Amino acid sequence: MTAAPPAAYSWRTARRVLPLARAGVLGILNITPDSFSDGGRHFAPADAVRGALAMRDAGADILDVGGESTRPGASAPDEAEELRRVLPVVAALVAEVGLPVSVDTRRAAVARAALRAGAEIVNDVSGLTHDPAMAHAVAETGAGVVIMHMRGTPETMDRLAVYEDVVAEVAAELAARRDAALAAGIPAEAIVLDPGLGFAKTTAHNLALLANLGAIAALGHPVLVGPSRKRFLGAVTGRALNERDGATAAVCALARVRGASLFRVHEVHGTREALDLADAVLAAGTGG
Ligand code: PMM
Repeated sequence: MTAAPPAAYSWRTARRVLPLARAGVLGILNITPDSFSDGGRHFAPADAVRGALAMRDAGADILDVGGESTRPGASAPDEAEELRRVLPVVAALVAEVGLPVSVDTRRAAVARAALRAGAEIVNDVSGLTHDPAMAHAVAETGAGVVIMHMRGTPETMDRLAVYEDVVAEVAAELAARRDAALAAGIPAEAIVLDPGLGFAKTTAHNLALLANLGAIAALGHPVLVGPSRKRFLGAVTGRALNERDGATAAVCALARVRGASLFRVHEVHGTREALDLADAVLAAGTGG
């Protein structure tokens, strides 16, 4: 079986170095009216803070705030609308929750504004390819960055889910995006890699990537996965969208023992529990 994640991993953000010896949980706050799975429940800053405090109590380590739905086929809001959604929430979370804040955006201007408002991580589902100014914005601000694998855009990705060897191709494409980030001046310690479950991937592709996460971890950066409530979990379990938190927690525990360090989820409590168990099993296996 693939080895456990190296305990030495940590993640440098714009404000601190986050230790990753224990599995890290990112709680999702989608500030969108049409979000794929939480349906815009977290829209007003006060609601977002309430949701975030509950996530913190349930064991979240980071809050991931997004103002753009990336569900398959979704079209993007304009930049002014994305800023209007994200900035007040980021500012309120930084002031009132006390957890590191990540901004889920493909736009450099949104990333810069969120970082000025106190966010410290940029989570870019386009892997720094959508906006040519994004890599420089991350380098200049010292932000931590999640470089996720996707092909095409949320509008076009479903028809680009064609691979001969999904694991090798996703690893090679992520390595190329990582190299471009390093060339733009982003330090290696700031980079986290994500195979992009559900983004230009079929159920079989997602399962193959989960089974072989070691190939992504071998690129030398902490690995983040975002399986939460996604379609492939429904395909395997037969569960509807609002019934997939158990499957999400189970898949996170499996991904942990396959080498992932960070887990982006809607429902924190069950995943935190599953990851604590996975970490206990991993620790028992190191001869303690
Ligand atoms: N998935 C979604 C949005 N952002 N970011 C990362 N890094 N990884 C993911 O897998 C990911 C993401 C789509 O899910 P949502 O609409 O439920 O947020």
